[in-house]
Amino acid sequence: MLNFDGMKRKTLGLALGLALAAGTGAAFAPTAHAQEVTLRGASMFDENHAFTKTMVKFAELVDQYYDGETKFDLRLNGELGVEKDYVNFLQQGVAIDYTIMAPSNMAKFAPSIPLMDMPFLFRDLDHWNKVLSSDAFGPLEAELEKNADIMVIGYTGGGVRNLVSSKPITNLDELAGHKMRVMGAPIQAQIFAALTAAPSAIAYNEVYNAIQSGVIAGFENEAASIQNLKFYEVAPNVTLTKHTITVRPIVMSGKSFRKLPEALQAAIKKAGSEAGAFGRELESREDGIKLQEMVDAGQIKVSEFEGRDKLLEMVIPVQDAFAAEINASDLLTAVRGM
Ligand code: X1X
Repeated sequence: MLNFDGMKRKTLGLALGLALAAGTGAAFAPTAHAQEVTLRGASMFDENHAFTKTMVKFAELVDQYYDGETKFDLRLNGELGVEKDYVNFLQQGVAIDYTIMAPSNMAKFAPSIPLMDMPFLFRDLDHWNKVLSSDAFGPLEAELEKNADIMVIGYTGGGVRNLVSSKPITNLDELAGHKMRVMGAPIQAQIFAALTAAPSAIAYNEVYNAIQSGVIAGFENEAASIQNLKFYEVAPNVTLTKHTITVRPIVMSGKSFRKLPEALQAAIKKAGSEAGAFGRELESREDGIKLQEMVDAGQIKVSEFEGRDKLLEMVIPVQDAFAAEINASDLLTAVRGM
């Protein structure tokens, strides 16, 4: 957690995946001397994943914009758990200070936030870019901050989520009754149920085993993560439903943030926004490349989904009902109209 000790010279310390020093609650030890701040981050992936690279970039930018001392202790490979754990840590202000999260993994605190990564929300990358360059998601951020004390300091993402399964799923007949894992937000299950699949919410770190043991027949994910966590070993079929272009907020615990000097807070906000832009460019550019790498390596077989347009028709009423339930019908209309 936040940790302030004496520091003589300005260094950017970026520790990747070191052993966990027990940390519950901010250790705040101001002295009369210059202070070193340590911020702990978490990634479910190794150093090659776009999320990890984005958090490394964030650290570099904070160092560039802040004149004081900052250390970043970024724990990789799910050492500190998965996103559904991170959201609790951030809300309580323990164990980690910042990370990158799927909005659907924050639904328990902010019911409206999963609208950001609702399947079939974006038409294409241009639309996604337009929405993320606007302040359309401001009210959703505000609910997250109010309910969970979690701040959005930037947006990364840009991966395209597709069906990933042990057997090919290439049309509506094959999708009917397909047992698949979805993220925890109810809207995720509602969308795939409307497509006649049989979705269930399972923790991300249980997905590989659940597919391997036949509890489920697949899930949905983007290329960067399929490759990084080797999901192709148990689910080598990728169907191009292209149902989501990911929106991944870079988030920080408000409890951690408020303990920081003002100049560092300003540097974090600027760095968060710029690291987000870096991450969006990186992951959206690499998405197709990573898919092709897995094809070339014989790790996945890619199929089109016959009649993808029909899927869109089937989910519109579900999207509308969700937006109405969270009082965001106008917001959804505005996003669709961009
Ligand atoms: O499906 C998930 O839970 C995960 O999928 C990818 O790894 C990422 O998008 C991550 O944010 C998480 O949502």
